[in-house]
Amino acid sequence: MPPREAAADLVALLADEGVSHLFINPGTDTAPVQEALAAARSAKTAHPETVLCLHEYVALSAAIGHHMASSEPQAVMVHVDAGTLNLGGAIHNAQRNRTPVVVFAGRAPYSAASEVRGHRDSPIHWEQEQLDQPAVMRAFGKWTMEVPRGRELASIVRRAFQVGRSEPTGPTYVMLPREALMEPGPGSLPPRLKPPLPPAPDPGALTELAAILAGAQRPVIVTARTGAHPENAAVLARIAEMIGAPVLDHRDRANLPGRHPLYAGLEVDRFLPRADAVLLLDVEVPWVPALAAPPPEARILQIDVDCTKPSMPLWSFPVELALTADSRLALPQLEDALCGLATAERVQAWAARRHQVETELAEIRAGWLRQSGTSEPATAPDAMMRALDRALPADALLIEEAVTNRPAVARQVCRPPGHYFQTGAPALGWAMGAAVGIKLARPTQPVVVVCGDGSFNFGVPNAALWTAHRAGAPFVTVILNNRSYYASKRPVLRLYPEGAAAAAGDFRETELSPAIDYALLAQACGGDGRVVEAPADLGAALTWALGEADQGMCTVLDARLPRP
Ligand SMILES: Cc1ncc(C[n+]2csc(CCOP(=O)(O)OP(=O)(O)O)c2C)c(N)n1
Ligand SMILES: [Mg+2]
Repeated sequence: MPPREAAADLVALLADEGVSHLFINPGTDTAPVQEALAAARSAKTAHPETVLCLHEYVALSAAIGHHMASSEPQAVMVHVDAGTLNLGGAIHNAQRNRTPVVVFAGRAPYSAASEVRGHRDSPIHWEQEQLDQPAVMRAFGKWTMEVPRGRELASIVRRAFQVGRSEPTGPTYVMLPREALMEPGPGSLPPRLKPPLPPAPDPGALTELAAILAGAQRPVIVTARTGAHPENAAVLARIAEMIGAPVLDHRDRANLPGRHPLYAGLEVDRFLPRADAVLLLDVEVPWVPALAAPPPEARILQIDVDCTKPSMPLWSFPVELALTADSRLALPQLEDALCGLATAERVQAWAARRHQVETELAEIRAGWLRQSGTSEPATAPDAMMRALDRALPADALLIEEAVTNRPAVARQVCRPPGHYFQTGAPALGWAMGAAVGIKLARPTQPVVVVCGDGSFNFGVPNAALWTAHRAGAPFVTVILNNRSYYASKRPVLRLYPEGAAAAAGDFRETELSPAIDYALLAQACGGDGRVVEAPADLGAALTWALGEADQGMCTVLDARLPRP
C-alpha cells in the first residue's frame, strides 16, 4: 500500500485533537482534504463532521460559538488569501474571546511542473499567492506556520493545537500548500502535545488579596466572563455573599446563579465611585474612566489568566495586586482564604453590609421592573426584553448581540450559568454564525439569538441561516428592529448636540430604511419568520418560532422597536 497522504493525516489529527466539527469553505487548494474526508466517511474511520459554511465569517463565528458552549478545540478551513480575508472581523472576535481555533488555509501550489502532484493548474494559482498571506492572522492570532512538506504536517498541526490551547488561549493559523497535502505523511502520527496545566494563583499573593478584600469597607467585584466556566458562578456568589460585595457584571456570560440579589448588572456608576477595594475577575475592560471609576485611593485587585492584556496597546488600569490564575482554581482558594479571615467581628460587619447592598440593589431592580412596564418609546426595549425573559424556556441558550439594547437585556433577561453567550468583542455579526456552532455543540437545547437589525445584517444572514438549515442546527433569531444603527447615531448627538445633523434631524448614515423583509429572507433560506409589533405579542411568537425550530426550521422574529 502507498503511504497515506498528509491530507488524510490531517483528517485523523483533527478527530484525535477532539474537533467534532470542521467549519469549512473550500477552494482549489482544499481538494486533497475534501478527498480525505470522503475517504474517512466511506471507511468509517475517525473524522470531524464537516459544516459547509456559505461565508468564512460564519465559519469562524460558528467555531467561536461552539467553543463557548463546548470548551472543545476548534478548526476552520478556508481558501487561501481570499478566504482568510473573508474571515474579517471574526478574527478579532476569536482573538478577544481567546478561542482555541486552528484556522487552516490553503496556499497556492509552489510548482508549475506537471510531474509534481498538486502542481499549479489555473491562473488563480499566481493571483492568489501573496507575499505575506499570514500577515492578517499574525496581527490577531498567537502563532502562524506553513506546512512545507507532507511529512511535517502532523507535527505542525499538533503544535498549532498545543499553542492555541495554552493559556491565554487563542487562534492559530496553518497554511497548507496543495503539494504538501498530497505528499506522504510520516507513516504514524506523533502523540498529542498537551497544553500546560492552567495557572494556579501564587499562594502568598492570594492570601494578601484575600486580606485586602476582607478588610475593605466597600468592596466591589467586577466581572465579565468568569461564568465561561459555569462552575465558577456558585463560588463567586458565595464570595460576594460572604463579604457583601455587589457584582458589577459586563455579562459576556451568565456569571451568577439565578436572579442573584448581589447582581448589579451594568450599574457601574452606582457602585464604583464609592468602592475602596475592587476585584477585577476575568474582565477585559473593567470600567471606562471618563464615565465612572473607583476613587484613586481604592485598592484594585485582579485575577485573570491574562492580567496585563498585551494585545491591547493601552491598558492602564491601576492594579495593585494581579494574580495570573485560572479562576476555576483561584475562586475556591479565595473562598477558603476569606473563611479563614472571618472573625466574629468581621462576619457581623460583612452581614450588615450585605444587607445594605442587597437593599440598595432591590430598589434598583424595582426600577428596572417599572421600566419594563411603561409604554414609553424609550422603555420599549426593556418591555420587549422582559417579554423575552418570560417566554424563554428554562433550558434555552441565549446568544446576545443587542448593541445599544444590551443594557435592557442586562436589566431584564436572566439566564442560568452556561446558558448565555456574548462575544464581548465589538466586531458585529458574530451572533448568527455563533448560533450555528452553539446549536451543534448543544443540539438538545433551544437556541435563541437576540440581536440588533444592524448586527443581523453584519452576520451575513443568508449564509448563516442556510448553513444552519443544511447542518441541522436550527435556531430562533429575535431581531431588535429599530431601523437604525443607533450606536452610530448616538455619538453624533453626544459630540455635536447643537450640530448640523441634530438641527436638521439628518442621520442618513445610520437610518436603515427602506425596510428589509426579514421574514421573507428567512423563508428564502429554508426557514420562516414573523413580525412582532409589540412586547405583548412576543411570547406567542417565540412559542411558534421554537416549535418551528424543533421541526428543523430557522425562524426569525422581526421585533419592531421605535426608531431612537
Ligand atoms: C463589523 C463592524 N462594523 C461596524 C461596526 C460599528 N458599529 C458599532 S454599533 C453599529 C450599529 C449596530 O446596529 P444595530 O445592531 O442595529 O444596533 P443598535 O445600534 O441599533 O442598537 C455599528 C455599525 C462594528 N462594531 N462592527
Ligand atoms: Mg438597530
